[in-house]
Amino acid sequence: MTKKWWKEAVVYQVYWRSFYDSNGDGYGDLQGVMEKLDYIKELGVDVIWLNPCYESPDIDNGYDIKNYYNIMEKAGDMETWEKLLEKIHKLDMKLIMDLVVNHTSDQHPWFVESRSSKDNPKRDWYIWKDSVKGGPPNNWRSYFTPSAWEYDELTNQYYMHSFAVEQPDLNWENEELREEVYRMMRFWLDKGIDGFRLDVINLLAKLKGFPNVENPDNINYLGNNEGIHDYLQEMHEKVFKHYDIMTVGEIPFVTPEDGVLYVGEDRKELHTLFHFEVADDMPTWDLQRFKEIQTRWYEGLKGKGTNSQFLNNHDHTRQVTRYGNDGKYRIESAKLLATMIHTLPGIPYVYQGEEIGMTGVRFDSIEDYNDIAMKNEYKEEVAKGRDPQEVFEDLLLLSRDNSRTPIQWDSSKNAGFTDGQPWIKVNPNYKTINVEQALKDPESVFYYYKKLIQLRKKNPVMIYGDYQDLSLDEKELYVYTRTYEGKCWLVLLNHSDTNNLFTLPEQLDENNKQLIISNYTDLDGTEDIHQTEMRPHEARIYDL
Ligand code: TEU
Repeated sequence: MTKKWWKEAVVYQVYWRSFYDSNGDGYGDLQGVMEKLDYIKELGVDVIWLNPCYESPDIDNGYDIKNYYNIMEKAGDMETWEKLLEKIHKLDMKLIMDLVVNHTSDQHPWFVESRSSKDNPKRDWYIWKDSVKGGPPNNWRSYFTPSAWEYDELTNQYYMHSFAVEQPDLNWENEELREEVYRMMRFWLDKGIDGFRLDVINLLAKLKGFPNVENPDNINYLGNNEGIHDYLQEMHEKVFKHYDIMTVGEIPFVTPEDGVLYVGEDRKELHTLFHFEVADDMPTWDLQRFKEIQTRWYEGLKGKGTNSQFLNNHDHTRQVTRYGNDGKYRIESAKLLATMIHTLPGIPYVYQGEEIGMTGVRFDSIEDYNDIAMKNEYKEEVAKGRDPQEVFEDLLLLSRDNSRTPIQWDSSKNAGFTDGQPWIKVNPNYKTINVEQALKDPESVFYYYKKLIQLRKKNPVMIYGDYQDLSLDEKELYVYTRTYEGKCWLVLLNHSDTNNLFTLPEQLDENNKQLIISNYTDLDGTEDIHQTEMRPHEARIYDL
């Protein structure tokens, strides 16, 4: 595989509205990010992924864009954004912007025009269809609502939305629209950004003919449709290839066979992708399944394209709560998950707060939540006659607000996030889990992340190494090697609240081993690993 800066990078995701509030309005903002950049730099990451901060009515936290050329008031203004970019570059980091081009806000002037009349020049920039038999054009559902169609009285037609009603889907078949999107992408790239995270980019092409589907609830028909690769190749040709950037596509419902079509280096589409076989399809920890997913993706992309590794983001419950143990073993478990993500093949992503082992939340009532996905689902289920409390309980584990609570900076009021009223409640555990505490403790999760990130800089084996799972028959141990240019690293992970006996496979020799990192502090590398008791959530890396 050719060497590239973005393959070697560690990405830190900044969900700015929950990062740091500089002006007391209760929302994190770009100025706040700027004030805390030294903290991000201290961690040692290379790239910052900034969630959408474009002008937006903000019904889906910025994923409903009203003006691609302007900054949302809550976030700041263009001048502040420009200063932020400059400061990020000065600190020798890069910035990728989160961009949403599958849909816009219903308040975007394009849509306002489009809906105004059937013969408006922008009518065809969105997807309008006649009613079928007095109902919507077909039986598709959207991510956030029972139907993917919204009736518009003015012109007596329906428009399509893959997400909320306020997020109409753009019609990528329209060439004029595509050119306008490419122009907008160049606008940002010409400002000097280092790439894009492309929101649900595989949804651009719609299922040909808009037929009814057999099982509308399994919404995978919304993505990976015929024509998608033409759009992405065109986007690459007209935009991406002219810049030294990183592009990461958010690609739900994708298998490795399809994945390689998006990120294969010969394909000239995207650099890397997020697949959702873990985050969307594995609600709680399932090690056997996880190993199978890792091996399949590794084999599928091997020598052809680059994967991404993440267990949480702003849409997915914090990893230590969902996949680890956020109680007794919070620290060990946060470090174990980090060890895994940073040593599996692919680019590692750190979602803000993960580096101090922040946990999910459990607020008292639906009123305390903000997530439109959760709130809509709550309404939909309650409308079916289900018990509201039971629905609420069912939605708690996966509510997107689990990961959206403010960063816990210190133990002062509102965790030091804001002087005002925070837009979403702070996790009550901020007095014990916070940045100030983490920076004081040399054994903190933070410094463990820092060490892992530094290791990546010095050890190409973590990036380009071959991967082999040695633990297929193990129920709670995950053991694998990465090998590269004569180096062999052994990763030992005990995903469990109890001890597990590890036996070194015969083909491996421990005689010259060196301990690279471990989340228990009593090891020095002289320990015998021929047979060794792995303690709860213990993680170790050896250089053999
Ligand atoms: O998410 C896409 C999306 O909805 C899923 O891939 C995700 O796994 C799901 O939300 C889990 O329930 C993107 C953004 O990340 C998300 O914040 C937006 O709401 C959405 O697109 C619409 O733009």
